[in-house]
Amino acid sequence: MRTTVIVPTYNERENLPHLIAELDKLSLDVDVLIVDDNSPDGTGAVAEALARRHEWVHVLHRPGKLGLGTAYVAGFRLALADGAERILTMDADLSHHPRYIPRLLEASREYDVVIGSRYVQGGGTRHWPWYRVLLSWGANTFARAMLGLRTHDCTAGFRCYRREVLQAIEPHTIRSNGYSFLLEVVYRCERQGWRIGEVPIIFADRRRGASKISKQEIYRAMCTVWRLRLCGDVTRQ
Ligand SMILES: Nc1nc2c(ncn2[C@@H]2O[C@H](COP(=O)(O)OP(=O)(O)O)[C@@H](O)[C@H]2O)c(=O)[nH]1
Ligand SMILES: [Mg+2]
Repeated sequence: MRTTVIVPTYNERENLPHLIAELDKLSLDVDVLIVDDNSPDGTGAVAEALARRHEWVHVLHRPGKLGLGTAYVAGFRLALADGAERILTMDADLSHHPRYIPRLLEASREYDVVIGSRYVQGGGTRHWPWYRVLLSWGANTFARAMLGLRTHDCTAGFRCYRREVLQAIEPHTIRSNGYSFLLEVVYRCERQGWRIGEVPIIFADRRRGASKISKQEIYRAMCTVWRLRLCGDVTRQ
């Protein structure tokens, strides 16, 4: 089955070669699509060098930092056009370890969307400062309660979608970015009745580089929860 792994990058030149090396070691039958937003640290050139070395690595360059949500959308479009039947998303910083990919793919036989989840039995976070753990856990608990979601980790970026799901939810019509985008995708999937499975993962904090997602993002995600609660899915055209 044709599978594409989308890896959005912004200033990940130190992490990207490690990620690709780990993927290579696993010799998974997947294509990798790096979506780089013209990272000032030269991640784009590093990605190009990796693509020259491995024929399964591809790069999409965007002109500037356009945000995580639209990076996913651009990646989805290319992957779907390329005929991918499974589309995975993961961070470049090894917080989402590639060793979990086989489990996500296995679960995707049964589920339409599979989430590498910190908040199901066996999952968790390592080396995250207490305030990030609290914010993330709080945001997820709040979203679940307010929107009646069944998914435990609504803001996780480690996912596997079946092609039909991405065609049906029309992610390009989601306006929010960052964690809000991820949350809204879960909301749409649940509303449309797609089966969502969660596979436990241990999320390790990045060892190199800095997080690009500001704490502000969490508060923005809370606003998204309120908007969805009060107005429903009005962004859909
Ligand atoms: N292309 C692109 N990638 C981004 C952008 N913002 C974050 N990323 C990437 O998205 C992933 C998640 O971001 P990260 O900073 O690790 O967030 P955190 O894990 O929540 O701290 C990483 O691979 C980032 O390089 C963006 O605006 N554009
Ligand atoms: Mg990260």
